[in-house]
Amino acid sequence: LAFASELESAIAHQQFYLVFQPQINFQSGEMMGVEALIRWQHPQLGVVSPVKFIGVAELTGLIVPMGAWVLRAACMQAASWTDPGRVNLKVSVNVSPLQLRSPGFVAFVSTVLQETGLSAERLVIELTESAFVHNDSHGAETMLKLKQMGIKLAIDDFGTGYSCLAYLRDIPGDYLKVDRSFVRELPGQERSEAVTRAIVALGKSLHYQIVAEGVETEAQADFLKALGCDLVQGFLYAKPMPADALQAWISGRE
Ligand code: G
Ligand code: G
Ligand code: MN
Ligand code: NA
Repeated sequence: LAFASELESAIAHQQFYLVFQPQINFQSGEMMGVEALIRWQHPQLGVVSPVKFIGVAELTGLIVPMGAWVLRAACMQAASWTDPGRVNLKVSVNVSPLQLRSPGFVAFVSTVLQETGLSAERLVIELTESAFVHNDSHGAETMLKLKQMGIKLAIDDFGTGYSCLAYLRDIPGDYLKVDRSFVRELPGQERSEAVTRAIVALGKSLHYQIVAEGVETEAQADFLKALGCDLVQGFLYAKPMPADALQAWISGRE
């Protein structure tokens, strides 16, 4: 309970910050964008992983103001990148199902884009499969409105939740992220190889750009590149890092 109330005051106490993980084009090696990920600098516990607090935030409803903070901070950061190395980078933001369904979400996103000056094409909203619930016309409508604004949508953690192939068919998504739990077992684990191959092939035939996540080894990268994945994200390339370290990392590649 103490944890929940500490979490509640974390925004006001400016204890949240963002880290950014590069997403790289497999073919060209160019950076397409970054995924923004939240971190909590707790006064006693140090840096707390979102694995430890996103669930609590969802249960308490705090995910809505927290998610709003993330979206605004990520867009503000990306809009501040005006140098040639970063001016075209997209920023991917994780949005929880509850946040997507919260009243006024589309208007909020629109306001953030206006206030920060970030063009809609540079914002990618990452949704997990649990955001795609059957007979949820509100959620579907929200996604469509975001699309109409020019925002890109990514399906995160694909294949780990209630994977329903109808979602892949019906959702106006742009990116499909192959979950780390498959990538971890590549290459060599025959069944994970088969599932990954099927996900990539299906995604590509539905015109999704395929993002391989959690890539840690050259062998994984080679396997996923050969399957035709478009983008890659993982510790092999870069860990999530604060904005200043990202700048240094980009400069180092140039
Ligand atoms: O960055 P890390 O691997 O620690 O993230 C762990 C989990 O927390 C991942 O599932 C990731 O999607 C989620 N996560 C990270 N940042 C955010 C955020 O800003 N909003 C939401 N809803 N989830 C996040
Ligand atoms: O669920 P989501 O895809 O949003 O989670 C992204 C999380 O995955 C980030 O928090 C990041 O810390 C983590 N991550 C990214 N690349 C790697 C990787 O190569 N290995 C591992 N173990 N985790 C990774
Ligand atoms: Mn994600
Ligand atoms: Na994911």
